[in-house]
Amino acid sequence: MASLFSDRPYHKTLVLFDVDGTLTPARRTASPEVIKILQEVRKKVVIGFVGGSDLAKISEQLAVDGKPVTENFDYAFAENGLTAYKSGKQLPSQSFISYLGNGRYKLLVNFCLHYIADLDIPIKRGTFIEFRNGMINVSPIGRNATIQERNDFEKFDLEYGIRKEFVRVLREKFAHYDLTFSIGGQISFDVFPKGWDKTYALRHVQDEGFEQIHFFGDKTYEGGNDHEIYIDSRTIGHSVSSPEDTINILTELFLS
Ligand code: M1P
Repeated sequence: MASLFSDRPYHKTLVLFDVDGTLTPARRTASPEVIKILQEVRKKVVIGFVGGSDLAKISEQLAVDGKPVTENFDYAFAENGLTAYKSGKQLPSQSFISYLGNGRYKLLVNFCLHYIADLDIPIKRGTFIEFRNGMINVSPIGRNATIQERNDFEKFDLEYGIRKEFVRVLREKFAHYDLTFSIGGQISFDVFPKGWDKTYALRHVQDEGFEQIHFFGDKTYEGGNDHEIYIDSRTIGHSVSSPEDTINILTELFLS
């Protein structure tokens, strides 16, 4: 199947990227330098992204000249690969709600909303739970927070461990649901079935004949949302500190 990309010198090499902190600053758009290097690298290898966010948000961050993001990458994996595209065409996938069922889902959501209502934090905004195809995203401050409010919450959370404690309580209370609670960004955490972390995306490429799969991510430490795919034996992991770091490693590996 990799022959689809046989115009490229290393068509059996797939390079996957996390989005926030790896290709872009958190929740911001990619710089022209990052876009340019991706276009250069794509001439040599097959490229894809694996983001925790939903496709609409990743599109805002990575779209170029109004073209759909699913066309700028050979593989597009949003929500850890629960929304997946290859060469612009959507691939079949599963959903969080069909895994959990409405009854169990309602108990989880009700508990989270009560917990957030009782939280004494400096400010609250709107959209405390975002329902996505492959996961829910829970935010104590709310997803409508501005960039400044996000940054302030992140600092506050670092000091007071609001999300850590929330996740600890949920892990205990909903142990029988077999879910992963993953703190990947600044103001929220993702909730999805065990195994539906970023390694889920590898299911879509495992029979595609790739000889090497590189993965670039910034939250590669234990507990970070890039950890599982970074340490997976099927990938060659690269831990980066910023989009600039990603550019440097890509240049060294594929362009020099
Ligand atoms: O990609 C990392 C995370 O980005 C966002 O997190 P936050 O809004 O907390 O910064 C979310 O889209 C989250 O789902 C995602 O894992």
